[in-house]
Amino acid sequence: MAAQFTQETSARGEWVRQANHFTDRITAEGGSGFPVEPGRYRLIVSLACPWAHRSVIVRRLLGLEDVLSLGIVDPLRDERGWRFTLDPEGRDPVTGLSFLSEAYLKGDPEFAGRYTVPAVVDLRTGSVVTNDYPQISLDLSTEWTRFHRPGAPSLYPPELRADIDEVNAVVFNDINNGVYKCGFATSQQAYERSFEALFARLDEMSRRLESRRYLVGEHITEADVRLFTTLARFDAAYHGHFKCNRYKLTEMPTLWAYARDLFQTPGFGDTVDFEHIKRHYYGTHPQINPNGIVPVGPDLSGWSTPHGREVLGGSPFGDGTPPPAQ
Ligand SMILES: N[C@@H](CCC(=O)N[C@@H](CS)C(=O)NCC(=O)O)C(=O)O
Repeated sequence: MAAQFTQETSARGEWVRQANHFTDRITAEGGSGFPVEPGRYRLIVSLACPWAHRSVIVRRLLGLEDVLSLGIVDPLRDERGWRFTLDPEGRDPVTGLSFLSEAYLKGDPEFAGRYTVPAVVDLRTGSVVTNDYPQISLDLSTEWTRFHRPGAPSLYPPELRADIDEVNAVVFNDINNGVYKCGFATSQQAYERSFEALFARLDEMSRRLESRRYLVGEHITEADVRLFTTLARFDAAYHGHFKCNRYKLTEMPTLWAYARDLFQTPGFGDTVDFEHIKRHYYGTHPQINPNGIVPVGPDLSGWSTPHGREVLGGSPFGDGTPPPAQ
């Protein structure tokens, strides 16, 4: 595993994320060869993974559970990658996979990168269609509309797309991926540069959220989903494991209230699994936590305390309704 990270580290000790390899899109029109079709695809995720978590939240907010099934891997990988050891006999009951790598190699026998989640598998062929996580969640919003539940929110409305894309770009670079750049840096300088950029951007988002309840517009959008998945992992993993420790989330009042507000919104907190998060991060990167000890803390009880952000106006679902309780 260490060798894989070396491949993704620049000469200056900066961590560089690999490109997504499977970029076919599942579309309403089906021109890609992969039409939206109920029951045809399976979304494979780790509940620990922030990139996969986006699609889990969006799937639930839009009510796509019955048309796009969900496979969950063990939070701990072995040398063969993600595995289905949480399922009976170690096999995903729908795809029959024991390892996610089987679906990657079926899609491309020459594939030599990391086998990552989220991945969408075509049940007709058993191959990965896409591991392109930014596109997966957007396509659930824009291509799967025929199957959205009544009252589903509009997470990527055309009139807000430019603003959402703009926020997403900086949040990705300095926050979503920024915590990884801190954690996987192999030089002091690279770590410090990423650390400064991360907290400068968190400060900027915090100022933006002082007077508005959501990042863009008056209700939840894809931009909130993407920031939330990193904030939900901040104190449980990134503060300690990735050395993102200028402040804890709980010490940044506006962001902490914003994160709690989302956490208490159906579709967000009910998709967070802190146990998977902690076990995955602390147990998976021997180059930064060689003994694999998983911390007992932090105390998570604060997540359900009042956030007071209703006074800012807005409403989470706009004209829509929350997804029913699970
Ligand atoms: N597909 C993207 C992002 C998804 C991603 O990094 N997922 C992580 C979990 S959070 C993963 O599956 N890692 C597997 C590995 O590194 O072997 C990438 O390759 O960078």
